[in-house]
Amino acid sequence: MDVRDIAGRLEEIGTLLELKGENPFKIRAYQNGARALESLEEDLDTLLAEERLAEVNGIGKALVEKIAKLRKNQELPLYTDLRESIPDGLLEMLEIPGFGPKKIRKVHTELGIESIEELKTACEDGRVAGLSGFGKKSVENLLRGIENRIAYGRRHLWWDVQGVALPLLEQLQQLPEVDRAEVAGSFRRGSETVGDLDYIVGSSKPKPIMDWFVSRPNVTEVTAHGETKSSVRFEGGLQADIRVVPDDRYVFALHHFTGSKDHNVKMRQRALAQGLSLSEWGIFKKSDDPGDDGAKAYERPLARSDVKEEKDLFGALGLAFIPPELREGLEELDLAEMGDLPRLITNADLRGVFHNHTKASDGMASLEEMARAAREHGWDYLGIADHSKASFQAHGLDENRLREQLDQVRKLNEKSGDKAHLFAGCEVDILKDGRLDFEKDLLKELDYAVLSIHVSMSGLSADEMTRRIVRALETDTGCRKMLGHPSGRLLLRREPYAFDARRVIEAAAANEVVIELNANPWRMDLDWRHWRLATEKGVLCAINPDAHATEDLAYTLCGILAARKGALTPARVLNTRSLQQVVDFFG
Ligand code: DGT
Ligand code: CA
Ligand code: CA
Ligand code: ZN
Repeated sequence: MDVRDIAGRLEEIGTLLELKGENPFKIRAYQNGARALESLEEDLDTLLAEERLAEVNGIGKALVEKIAKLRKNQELPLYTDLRESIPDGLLEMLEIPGFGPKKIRKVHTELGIESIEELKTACEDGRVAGLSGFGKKSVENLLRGIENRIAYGRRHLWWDVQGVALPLLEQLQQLPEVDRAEVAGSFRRGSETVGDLDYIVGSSKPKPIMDWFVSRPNVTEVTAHGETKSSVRFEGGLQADIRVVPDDRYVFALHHFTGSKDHNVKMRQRALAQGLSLSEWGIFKKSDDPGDDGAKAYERPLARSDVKEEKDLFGALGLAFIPPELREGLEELDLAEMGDLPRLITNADLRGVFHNHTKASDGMASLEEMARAAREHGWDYLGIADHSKASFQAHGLDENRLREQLDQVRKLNEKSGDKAHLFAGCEVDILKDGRLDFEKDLLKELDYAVLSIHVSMSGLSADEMTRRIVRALETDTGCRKMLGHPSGRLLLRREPYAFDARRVIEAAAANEVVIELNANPWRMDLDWRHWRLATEKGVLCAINPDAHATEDLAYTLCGILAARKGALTPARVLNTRSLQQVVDFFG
């Protein structure tokens, strides 16, 4: 396990101990240990080897041995025992927004509740409201949280899904019986969350493929096992359908199961208007010439051999190839008919990214490590934007520490080596009233400021929240401004706060503020659905991984998908520009 995983495990142990109602000192020891690991200044392996880990503030002697074990990928008996002794239903309740271990323990010990379903019933029949510490209002909030949890539980983050979907696809493509294979559905369209996976395979020998698929080691349940169609559930709850079709029908099946439904409806309407019919089986032409095989022959397939790839299918209906990400039933057919589809941005267009964290706040890597990792991605520059002081939970920097970091960035940039050029930014908190956490005299020394909301996220009306953001965008900082993760949502965890996206976009345009497409898999924020408006208003986009560790830089992959869904072209995205152009832009 790396440092971050170990910190996560300690945190989890703390939570489990809390669920058990253990001694608060013990609980705090694990929580403090997790915090300490997250902000470790030195290399963990060095500290372990030199037996200096116990000297780190927040890490007691008792934890050192446990951390060493986890580092060697050994499991802690304490942890496995805790997991086993706590009912799964209680662990699931931890995923209800705003419902923590103390309250879970209370409903468990006082009402004997062990599952989310039971909890829901007890909220509805008034038993929960009767407990001390639970008012009518908090029960209402809890019920809303339960509804969200139930809805969220059926979907998965795109990033998490790709870790399962793509390795399996690669293996599938290598089976000797498989001619072609692809993952279709919302995954292929690059949706931010995915309900289930839809594998489409072209082959004339479906049986061995079916048998292979349902017997994958990570399959926990086989819900259907047919001759050409099967369905399974993987560890973690993700479900997948697989369909095998003869290779000459592959393109039609792939297109149909890629969807979306709205896109498919428009495609079928278009076919009908041309005297054709389109389905997952092929394109058919109404014919007056009945064949030998009866009534069905009135519908003759267009020669399937002419449709070898998806572009041929679109071509048969007089359309240019529509990239999967655009197939949402919006304006894509009209654009494809006129040959006006945008040249969508690709990952290869990125020359760098801007919003990233280091050890100085809540990141895991040093400036230099981040700069080298960015270079390994083939990038020319990397922007550092650590938290500002109002985000004290994330170890936000005060004025002095930010100035210190600025110096370090300048010095690093002068040193040669295989690393990206660093831009010095800061993720500056937008305070409750729309003022910024730092004054202009400091901000003007930065290359740019990412303006984000982390404090006072609830309790404001949509109008108040909108005015707060607009005020921040209008603030004279003396440096370039970017709006960070504008909606504050955490996918499948926390709804966006209420605000008027149109007014915010207009204010960004009026004040030449770049809007971020935060590519952290939990965020995907600003949502792709708003980027057409933003582009129309002339707003520039920055695709930012919001990396807290070197490996997080890869989040740009899913950010690119969202950008493509938002019809963004390289010209509209700041981080497609060269180092010199960005230097000029920052002025
Ligand atoms: P998901 O799984 O909820 O994230 O979303 P999708 O889009 O992957 O939906 P899914 O798995 O139910 O079906 C895959 C595609 O198959 C869908 O995008 C379009 C097509 N499809 C499925 N059912 C229907 C249907 O009833 N009508 C039409 N027109 N297309 C359908
Ligand atoms: Ca699906
Ligand atoms: Ca499906
Ligand atoms: Zn942030």
